[in-house]
Amino acid sequence: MQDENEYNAESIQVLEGLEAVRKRPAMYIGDTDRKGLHHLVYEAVDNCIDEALAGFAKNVEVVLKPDGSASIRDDGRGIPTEKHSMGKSALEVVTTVLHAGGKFEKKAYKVSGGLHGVGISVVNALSEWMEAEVHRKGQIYVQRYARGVPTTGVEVKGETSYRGTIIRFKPDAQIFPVIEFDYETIRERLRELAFLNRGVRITIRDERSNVEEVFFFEGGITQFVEHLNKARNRLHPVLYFQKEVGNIEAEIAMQYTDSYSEMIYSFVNDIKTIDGGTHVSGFRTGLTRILNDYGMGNKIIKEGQKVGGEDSVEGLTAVISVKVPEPQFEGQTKGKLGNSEVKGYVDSFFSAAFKQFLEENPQVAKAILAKAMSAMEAREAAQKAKDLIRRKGIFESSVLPGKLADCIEEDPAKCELFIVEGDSAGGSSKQGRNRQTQAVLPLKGKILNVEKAPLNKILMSNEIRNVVLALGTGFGQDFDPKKLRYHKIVIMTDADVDGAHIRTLLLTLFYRHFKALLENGFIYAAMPPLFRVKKGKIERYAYDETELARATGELGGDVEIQRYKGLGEMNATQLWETTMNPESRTLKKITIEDGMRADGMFSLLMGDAVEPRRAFIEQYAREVKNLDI
Ligand code: 0RA
Repeated sequence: MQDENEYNAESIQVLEGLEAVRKRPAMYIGDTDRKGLHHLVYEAVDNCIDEALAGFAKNVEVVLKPDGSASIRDDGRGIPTEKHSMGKSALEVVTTVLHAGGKFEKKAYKVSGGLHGVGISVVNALSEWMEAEVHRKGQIYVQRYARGVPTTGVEVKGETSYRGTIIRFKPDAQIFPVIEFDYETIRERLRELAFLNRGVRITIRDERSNVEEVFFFEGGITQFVEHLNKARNRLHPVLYFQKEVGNIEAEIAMQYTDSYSEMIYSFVNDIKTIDGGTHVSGFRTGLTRILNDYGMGNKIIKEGQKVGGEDSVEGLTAVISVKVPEPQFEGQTKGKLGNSEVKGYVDSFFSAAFKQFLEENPQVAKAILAKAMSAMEAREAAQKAKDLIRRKGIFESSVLPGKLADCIEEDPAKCELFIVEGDSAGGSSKQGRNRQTQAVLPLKGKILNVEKAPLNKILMSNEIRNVVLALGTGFGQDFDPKKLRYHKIVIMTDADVDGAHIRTLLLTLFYRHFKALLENGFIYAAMPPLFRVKKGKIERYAYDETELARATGELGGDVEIQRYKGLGEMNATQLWETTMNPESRTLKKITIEDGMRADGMFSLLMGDAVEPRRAFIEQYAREVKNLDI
């Protein structure tokens, strides 16, 4: 009575388990598309491979049947059919209880996280029908199931001299939209498994088309690499390294070719790790270090040279296979090994073995080093060419120019940069500014000295370089307007010919190389007053002749008039009040048309045609305000 109750309770649990698998198959096999469908076969095959790795099976056979079913057979010990304490056979437990694997099958390696290892019960739950046939201790035992539920007990079907397990199943069309197996897909995976598990003979037979192939590789992953490289020019025979300590096992097969690409395939517990992980990074770290050590030690690599990580894998084909008891699979696709202990394990075992190999095989060492060195040299040459084109380093410095008096505020939207002509005006504006939001960069008048130089030379000028560094945007290909450090850039020059030159040069620079700043309205011209009108203690500023006349009138004549020839004539307070204070100043926003016009003027001023230049300067000197940008 007691027994019967327990049996019933367990039966309910089994049904609930199978129901969960059928309700959410993707949780167990990833998806119900082609991939998930083929996963059923792989799941059954994995069990056979485990039995082979345990040393009991030598052959695995997969047959694709005309009725749409698959049959997976091994010649191992056979799944135990003996009665379990609760009255059920071990076979029934393995085929119907979710994750019963651990109880009966002593798996050396778990494949949690990956989708393998979910157990034969999942295959059963997702099959229209399944049949398990066990040849064990001279008897043939058979049990059948429908959608995971046993339809027969474990029946003895006769005697046998054979030994092993056959699982036959037909995928359930209620679960899978497509239930037709693809021969190519399955044979690829079976061949891979045969490479990864040396000595296991895996046969695939497609009875729908009468095709049969046998995969058997005594050489394991060494033969895998030979296969991958068969159409390439190989620089040496395949190298093979292996180590097993405790419950971690790692093996690496590698061979350099004259190709420029790398091909590193990595596996954890026979599962492909598309995104690599700690096993691969341990290998790469060790490889690069040993190549450098050996190269330096043997004076192949010169002082100051270094083979980089990318250099050491150029032309390399490698297969890395590790067996780890508790693998952690990471990332979006779960295709990356996360176990940190594996990195050091692979690095240290491989480094030691590879180092010894190089020392004992100087010819191969020479060929490998030559390949890595040529990769390094090509990389350096490419980088130099890139640097030259992109002027890398010139504008990428994060160091701000020493002459810049920066503001405290860090939000570019609140920050202003005053580019000020001359050191004396620069000094006054540094004193007079609002330090919180206003930065000042003084420019030397010397900027004019490079006016006849081609633009690339102009860019090499310290003054222009300081402007670009202060802006923070980078230059040329690296220009990124989002990195702009100030949303108001105010050009503040004297109202004379020199000032106009500097402004024109800056606008041309902005127009040609920082157009986005003009388009976004970030560039301004300061409008310093031309006159100061004073009567007693009353002061007025006039920005043009009309204002001067009005101011003179308002003060009742008899006024003292000062004409500003340069910003340097104003003290810090005056400069603040008239030109910099956001409350009282006037700024002129520079438009793209202004930039275009400046560009035209630039050509006019810089060109070789003397006559138009003279005419321009004469006109400019007479009508300063009309040409004021
Ligand atoms: C548990 C114990 C034993 C064998 C197996 C599981 C086994 C499972 C599968 C699945 C497919 N092929 C298999 N082959 C074996 C060994 C029990 C014993 O005889 O000691």
